[in-house]
Amino acid sequence: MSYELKGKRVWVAGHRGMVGGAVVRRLESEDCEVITAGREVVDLVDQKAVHDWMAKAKPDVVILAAAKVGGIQANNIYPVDFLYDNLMIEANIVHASHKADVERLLFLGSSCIYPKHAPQPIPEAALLTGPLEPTNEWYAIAKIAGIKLVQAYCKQYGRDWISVMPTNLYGPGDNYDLETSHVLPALLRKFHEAKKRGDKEVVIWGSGTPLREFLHCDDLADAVVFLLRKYSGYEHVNVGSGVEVSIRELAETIAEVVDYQADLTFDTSKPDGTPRKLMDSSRLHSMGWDHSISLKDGIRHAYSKFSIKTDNQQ
Ligand code: GFB
Repeated sequence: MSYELKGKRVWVAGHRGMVGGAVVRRLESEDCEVITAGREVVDLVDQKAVHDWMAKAKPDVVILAAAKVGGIQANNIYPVDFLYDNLMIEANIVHASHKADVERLLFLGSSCIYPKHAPQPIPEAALLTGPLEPTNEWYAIAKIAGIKLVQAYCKQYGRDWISVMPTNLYGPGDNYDLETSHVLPALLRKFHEAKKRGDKEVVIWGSGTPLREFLHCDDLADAVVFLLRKYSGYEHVNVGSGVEVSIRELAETIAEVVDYQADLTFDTSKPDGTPRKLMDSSRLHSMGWDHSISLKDGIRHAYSKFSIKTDNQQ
């Protein structure tokens, strides 16, 4: 199967986010027309607004990178935002894409869709085989619903749409708010600010023992274009680096990149979340794709682009 992007109108929903921005950058080297629409143009939670906008824009391809995202604490504190907003965004865009007869749609989820104690590395078949991690079950259920929604349109209407499940992502344009961000950007900022202030310690949430797999957003964007072109299948596809580190090791690596040594203080009043979520990406590798940015090089690149976007810059 090979779908050509040449001459196509490609809507990157969520273009201002880290993932959407990486996909827009990656599409610059493709001979296609990239369409974007900020929330001031169309509110993706509003069904009528999305249908009206889509009827006019009529893209050939939709990359669904728009979502309410956040780290472990944000997921734990704002379950409505993570469940309701993400359900509305995906339902509105997927149904409007059907009405606009969109040829290819790629839905982006997350590795948190898998059971808390799934076998490691986690194969795609592990989906719905056990209880979820409580801190992010809201986001996970929304993303599982998105996978099922895409499958429903493939089954009932013969759509050739796909779902992609990336591991924990990082990179330029990430959210660096210390309360709502993911661990990698949070620790980059914490070490950066500790260095500026000369702090003797950096506080790490949890025990430092959980393991996490990380992938640079530019690698994900390349996998998105690869799969848009090559993959036509009912089941979702894992996109990981296959490399996992403990939170403590991550902090030590970030200290090296920022070039600042501080004492690590572990705040065990904060949740560890799921102990591991290393994905099995062998299905993607068997199609001929693998990541190219190592974790240390990726952290160096992210730090070189480090800037703290305030909410109104989103
Ligand atoms: O990246 P993170 O917030 O989310 O946390 P998850 C990963 C691990 O890093 C947890 C620890 O064990 C945190 O306790 N950690 C240590 C920190 N220091 C910090 C810190 O300063 N900030 C943060 N945020 N964590 C998310 C899901 O789970 O994974 C999302 O909640 C999404 O929905 C995302 O699926 C990919 O990796 O635990």
